[in-house]
Amino acid sequence: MDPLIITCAPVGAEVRIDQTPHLPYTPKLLGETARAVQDAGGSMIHVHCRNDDGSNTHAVERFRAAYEAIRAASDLIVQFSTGGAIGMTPDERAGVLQLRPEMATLTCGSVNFGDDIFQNSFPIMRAILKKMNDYGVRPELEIFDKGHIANARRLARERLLSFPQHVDLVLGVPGGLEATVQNLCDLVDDLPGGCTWSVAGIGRQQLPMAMAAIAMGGHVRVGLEDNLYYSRGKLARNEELVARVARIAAEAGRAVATPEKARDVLGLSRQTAPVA
Ligand code: KMH
Ligand code: ZN
Repeated sequence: MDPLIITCAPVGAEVRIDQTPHLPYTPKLLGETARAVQDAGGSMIHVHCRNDDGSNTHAVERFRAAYEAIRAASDLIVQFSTGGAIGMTPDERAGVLQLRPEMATLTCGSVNFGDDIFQNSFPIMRAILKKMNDYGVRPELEIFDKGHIANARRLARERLLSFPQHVDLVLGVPGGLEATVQNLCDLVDDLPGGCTWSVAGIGRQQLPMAMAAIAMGGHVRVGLEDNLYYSRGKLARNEELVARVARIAAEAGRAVATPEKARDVLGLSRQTAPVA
């Protein structure tokens, strides 16, 4: 098995700053979190940004500040969200790609998202992918439901995408596929050959999904974007969630990837250039 890539999604767009004292919602806090996550065994960070009042933003300047803070503090693979928050326009979501992060997410279809709809029509996906291709940004395909894999195949037939890719299976969103080991296995079976994958289990499913991925040879995403708690009633710090996965992997005899090793596994060439 490849060494385990642990991605941390420390902020997200849904968690409110009054729900936890541990949300790194400023660039400075993101930098500090990046360092702590790397020290705990993480190799990638999935980035959303907030304004100082905790509200969501996809402003390029805020992402630039976050990117610089993360780069200054760590060697983590930096992956921007292009999903953003419900209600953001596709242009807003894709605008941050001009900063040329090493990776960015591409959600591969629309999905009910609580009482909302996370909209990712084919025109939206094509527009985001074209920008990724223009800026040389590697996608991570976000799969919330089984049909999203078929959608990714369609984008590949349109030559906007080539396989294999790195895929993140997001399981347990209310409205998406449930977080069960059976569903995880079904999705993994359906992936195009050669894809690497991670799983992001939502809420209390984060840990069991991580344990399944460690055993299956997949990779893991944890963090406050997807889960606020370390255990019942105990709020988590991002680095604690990463450290626990690293410890379990060690117990299972699975090596944990450094950022450099993770770049090897994903076929990323190190991006040393400063932020554009
Ligand atoms: N906040 C969700 C609506 C992504 O980052 O690409 C979308 C999301 C996915 O978090
Ligand atoms: Zn996200």
